[in-house]
Amino acid sequence: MTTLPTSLPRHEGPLTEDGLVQLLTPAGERVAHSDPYADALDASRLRAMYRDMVLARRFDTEATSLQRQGELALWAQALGQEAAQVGSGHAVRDQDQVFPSYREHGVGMVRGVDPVDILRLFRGVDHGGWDSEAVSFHLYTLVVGAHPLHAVGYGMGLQRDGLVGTGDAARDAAVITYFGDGSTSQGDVNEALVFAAVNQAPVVLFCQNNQWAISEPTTRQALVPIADRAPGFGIPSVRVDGNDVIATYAVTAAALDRARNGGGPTFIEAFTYRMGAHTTSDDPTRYRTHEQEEHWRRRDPIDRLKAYLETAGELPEVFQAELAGEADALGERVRTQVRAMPKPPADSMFEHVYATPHAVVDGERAAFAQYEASFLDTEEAHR
Ligand SMILES: Cc1ncc(C[n+]2csc(CCOP(=O)(O)OP(=O)(O)O)c2C)c(N)n1
Repeated sequence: MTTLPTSLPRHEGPLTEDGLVQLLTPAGERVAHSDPYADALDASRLRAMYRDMVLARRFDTEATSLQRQGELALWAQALGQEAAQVGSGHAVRDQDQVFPSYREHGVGMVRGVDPVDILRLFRGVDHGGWDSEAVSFHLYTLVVGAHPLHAVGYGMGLQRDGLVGTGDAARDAAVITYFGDGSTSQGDVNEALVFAAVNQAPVVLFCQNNQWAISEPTTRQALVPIADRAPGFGIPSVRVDGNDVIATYAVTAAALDRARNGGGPTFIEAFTYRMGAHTTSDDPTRYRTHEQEEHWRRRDPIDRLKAYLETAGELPEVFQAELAGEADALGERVRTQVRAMPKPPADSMFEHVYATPHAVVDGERAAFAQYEASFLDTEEAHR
């Protein structure tokens, strides 16, 4: 195993917050620091973020249970990453585009994706599950690191359509793409950084460093903090405390504004922790310690904002009671609607592969129909 040079900061727990932008401490105290984006967040907006984090977590918990009951084939939990997702998601405007990987449930919910639709993919009844154009939130990409290239290409399209740096805030658009620390080891992500830099694409490359690529810790993949790689490509970067929803919002809002205004790409490393398993097929007790999990449980992003709002007298009991009711209703709806999802016709997998007719897909569809028909014949022959 490679030994890290001692002069370089390690970025594996226990928590080292050196170099991380943090505006809300783990105890829920606001750091005395003026930031125009954070300062603009009033109590009602912070309550909205709190609500989104609570609902995202409830959805996640329900989905995990549904997988355990055999209703979903697989589930990728986002437990612990709610602040990184909801904070950055709140910085996205309607005209922006989001390219997620497969764990961005919180961002999707902020964008207006019905969480039930997210489960269509994980139940195996749909390749996607939602109308990505309607919510400007693309379908999940399970191929690690493939989609930052799509995001950069989309951003270059925005440039060519004259939708960047026009000075019209309602028109100027940007792209944000989400990927994990492990994904930065992929060639595709590095290619995306090259293209983003040389084209000054209006893209925010948002890395959720949850410290694990399945069982592989970040320290086995990078000898420097992940964010330090981006300047080598010519892209400015920032490390932010990913469990701090205020800081995550502030740095993302600034980076998206920069992109919309024609300032080019920014790389954000949101340093967080994957509190659950990689997916429901994974057993993290095989590769990490109970102490480390406890250490991070005490830095729960939802508890942190809750403490802050409560101390400020901005989390009335009636709000909390209504939110608890809303979370229960969401849970009930998710359970009922997932179980009721109809099985799609088998040949629907050939739909929406290409926007226009495609000879290869048409051939595959015909071959599949023939294959299916052969089973019918066999069954009839046995009657
Ligand atoms: C191209 C490719 N290689 C390998 C895999 C298998 N795989 C699925 S998730 C994963 C780890 C990803 O880690 P990271 O990028 O840190 O994201 P996280 O799951 O932690 O959010 C791997 C290797 C894959 N899906 N795609």
